[in-house]
Amino acid sequence: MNIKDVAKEEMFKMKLAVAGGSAAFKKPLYVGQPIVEKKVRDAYFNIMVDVFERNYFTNDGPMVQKLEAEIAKIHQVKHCIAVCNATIGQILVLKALELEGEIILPSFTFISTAHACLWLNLKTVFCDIDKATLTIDVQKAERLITKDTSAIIGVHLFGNICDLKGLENICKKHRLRLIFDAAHAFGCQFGNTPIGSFGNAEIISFHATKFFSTFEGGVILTNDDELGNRLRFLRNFGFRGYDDVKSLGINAKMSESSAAMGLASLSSLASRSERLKNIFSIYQKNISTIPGITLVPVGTRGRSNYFYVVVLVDEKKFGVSRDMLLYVLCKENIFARRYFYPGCHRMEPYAHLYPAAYKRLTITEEVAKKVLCLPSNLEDPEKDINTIASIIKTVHKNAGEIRALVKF
Ligand code: T4K
Repeated sequence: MNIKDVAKEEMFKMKLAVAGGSAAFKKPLYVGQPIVEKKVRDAYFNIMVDVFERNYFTNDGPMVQKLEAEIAKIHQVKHCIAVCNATIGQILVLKALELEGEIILPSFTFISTAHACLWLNLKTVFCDIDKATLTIDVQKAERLITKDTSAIIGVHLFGNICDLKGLENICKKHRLRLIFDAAHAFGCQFGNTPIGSFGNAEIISFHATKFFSTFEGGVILTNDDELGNRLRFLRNFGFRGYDDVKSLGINAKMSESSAAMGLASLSSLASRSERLKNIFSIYQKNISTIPGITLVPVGTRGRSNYFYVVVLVDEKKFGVSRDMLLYVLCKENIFARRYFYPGCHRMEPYAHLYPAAYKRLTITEEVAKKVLCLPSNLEDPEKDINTIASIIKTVHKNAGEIRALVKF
């Protein structure tokens, strides 16, 4: 019997799918999978009956206006502009602020944060993150400011709020615009203040995989009257009224069907928050004792929505690499994700522009190699997390055998 056979035998004892056992979950678990309760579905269908009766499906319809008012109230902000997705929302903000030159943003974010800049031919200057919150490092951001910098984009990643005060200070000092990609931060707070009113504007995503979903969609939040007005024109081809276009615009409108979904979901916000907070604490209880697995804390600067459960895998202490753990989990039908590996600076069309950026993005590089998002929106949290945790523990305890068996 050679070493590989020994390993295989051990693995069968472990009953891991990677060793030929059956997957722990019949139905796949996904990061960001939506759970739509029956009461929300019923409410959605009810609202849609009215939408069909009205025969008014888009173009700033009554459902969109109602949703905007509700979201503005929740985030205590003057203007809420609903859009068809957050990426377009960010493009509109950059356009409305007439930005030029260079934009400083973290590399450790979803690619859309960078794409929105490049779409407008703005130069993306990637900044490192701070290790505790995985949000933009303010000191490092200040060192990247040049005479061509026009704005900084902070990303409230995984619902962790940026160092808002630090960013506000440097933006004031250097006369820069400040924008927040708040795609993950619906309902989050900085201290006791809801996000939405910081910087020039904040953009939340309502994508299907988000805390609050309208299938596709998003909102731009701002307290700036002029900016709010401009954004509304930009969203609708530049129209000021019938047959009256005074500026460039695009189609970034949210449909009535999306708004209906948002309105239907409002009634379950409180219970969803509670459920996700509970899920986070069950994970905390079950996985924080596993050597080499660190749960990224959330809510350090205020309230989180607990939508993302993010861990860092330290290969030396855990015994196998993050990618090997991911492989084992996927075989169990647990589709964890490496958000946001490898960092924007390592993906095109940016990588060839900044081939040496990795040298200064040291924390980004380290975190990108270790990060793993676990499914959080679970139907049977106690049971599911127990199973996930015991698989991760089994991997740790049998690291040697797994390394011998799993080859990429
Ligand atoms: N800024 C940040 C920091 C963001 O994370 C995002 C979006 C944005 C800006 C831009 O917001 P939007 O323009 O999208 O409004 C997904 C989402 O498409 C994207 O919205 C999200 N971030 C990103 C983190 O995740 P992918 O390419 O990873 O999606 P995909 O198809 O692999 O699905 C993700 C997981 O969700 C899978 O495990 C499957 C599951 N899933 C997906 C869908 C669509 C479901 O269970 N049900 C579904 O309906 O980007």
